[in-house]
Amino acid sequence: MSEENRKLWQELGINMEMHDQLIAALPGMFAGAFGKLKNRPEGMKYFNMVVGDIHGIRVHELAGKKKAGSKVVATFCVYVPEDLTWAAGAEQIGLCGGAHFTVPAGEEHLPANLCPLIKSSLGFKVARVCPYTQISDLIVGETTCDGKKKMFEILGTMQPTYTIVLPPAKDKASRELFVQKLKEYKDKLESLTGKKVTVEVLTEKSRILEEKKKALRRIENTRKNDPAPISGLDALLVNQVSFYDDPVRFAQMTNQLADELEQRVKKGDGVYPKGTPRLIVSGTPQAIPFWKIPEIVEKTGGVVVAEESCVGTRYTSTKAGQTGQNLDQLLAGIADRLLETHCACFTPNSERADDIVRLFKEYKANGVILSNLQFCGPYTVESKLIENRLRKEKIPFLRLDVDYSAEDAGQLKTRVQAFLEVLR
Ligand code: BJ8
Repeated sequence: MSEENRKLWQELGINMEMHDQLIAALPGMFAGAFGKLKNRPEGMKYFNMVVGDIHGIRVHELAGKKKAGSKVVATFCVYVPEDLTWAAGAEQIGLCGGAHFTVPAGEEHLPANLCPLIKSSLGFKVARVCPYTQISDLIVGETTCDGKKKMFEILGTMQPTYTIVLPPAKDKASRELFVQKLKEYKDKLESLTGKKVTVEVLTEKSRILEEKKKALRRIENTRKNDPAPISGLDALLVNQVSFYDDPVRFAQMTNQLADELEQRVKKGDGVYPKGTPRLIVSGTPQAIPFWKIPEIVEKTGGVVVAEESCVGTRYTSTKAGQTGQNLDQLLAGIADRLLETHCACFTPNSERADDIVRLFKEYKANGVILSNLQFCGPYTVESKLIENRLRKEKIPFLRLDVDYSAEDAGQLKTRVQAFLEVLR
C-alpha cells in the first residue's frame, strides 16, 4: 500500500483503521471468487489491475481532475445520465453498494429488514471507508424505490446530495415529467461546475458513452457462443469496472478484450467445455464486490452467459449517441433512452419479461436464475409475473433471494447444484 495512497485517503477523511480492514479483506475475497478460474483472457489483466488497486489509481486520477477545476458526481443508478454530467464538465462515478462490510454501519441509520444494497451504500458514507464517496462533490440519487429515496434524505444530512425524481411509469405524461426533471438536473450541474451544457459538447459526450456501451456489447455478443470465451465472473467484473473507470480508456481496453474473445470464438476456445449448462442471471444489480451468484454457478459446473441487470444488458442495451438541434431535443432523447431501461421500479414493466425471454433465446441458454436481493420490494414482487411468463414459455428457472453475507452461500450452492442437475 503506497504512502501516496495513505496520504490521499487521510486528506479525504477516510477512517483509516476501518479502511485498513476493508483493504486487507479484498484480496482474499477476489482470490476466493477469481483465483481458480482457468484460461482467463489476457485482456482481463487490465481489469484485475483496476480492481486490485480499487482505491488507488482512479482516486488519484479524480483528485488530479479536481485540482484542475473539475467536479466529481457520484451515483447509484443507471438512470443518472453520464453524458449529461460529463457535458457539464464533471466526472461521474458509480458508487459500489455491493459490500457486506458496510452493512452494519448502514444499519445504524436504517432498519435491518431493508435491501442490503441500500444499507451497504449508506454504510460506506457512515463508516467513511470509500474514497469515491469522500471525493465526490455531489451525490446524485433517484426515486427508483422507496428505500433508496428515503436513504438519500439521510445521506443528504451527511454530504451534498441531489435526487432526480423519476416518473413511476413510461407513458407520455411520465416522459414529459422526466424531461423536465433532467432539465432541472442539468441546471443543478451547471451551478455545481459553473459551466454551461452546450449542444456540441452534449452530443460529443453522448457519442463517447455510446462507444463505451458498444465495446461492452461486443463482449456480450461473444458470449452467445458455446463454448463461452469468457466466464460470467470475468464478464461481470468488466461491467462493474465500467461504472467508475475513465470512459474513453475503458472503451479502449474493453475493445482489446473483445478482439481477443472474438479470436477465441473463431478457434472454438472456451473457458469451460462445450455443452456446459448456460444460464442467464436476471434481477437486482450485482454491484462490486458482490460476485456470489456467478461464483456459485461456475464453481458448481455451469456458466453465466448474460446478465439481465443494470450491471449488464439493462444498461448496455439502451443506445446512447443522442443527437438533436437543441438542448430540448437532446434531453428528450436522453429521457427516451433511459425510459427503455426496464427496471422493476416502473409499472407496468412487461418489457423486462420480454427481455429475459429474448436473452434466453439469443444466448442459447438452458435456464434462468432470478436473483433478487432480500427485501427488495420491486424485484421480489415483480418476480411472480416473470415466473409466470417463464413457465408459459417453458423456460426452466430458479428463483433465489440473496443477501450480501456469506451465511446463505451453502444453501444457495445446494439449490444451484440441483437446478444444474435438472438442466443436464
Ligand atoms: S435502474 S435496478 S440501478 S434502481 S435492489 S435499491 S430496487 S430495494 S438497485 Fe437499481 Fe437503478 Fe433500477 Fe437498475 Fe431498491 Fe431493489 Fe435495493 Fe435496488
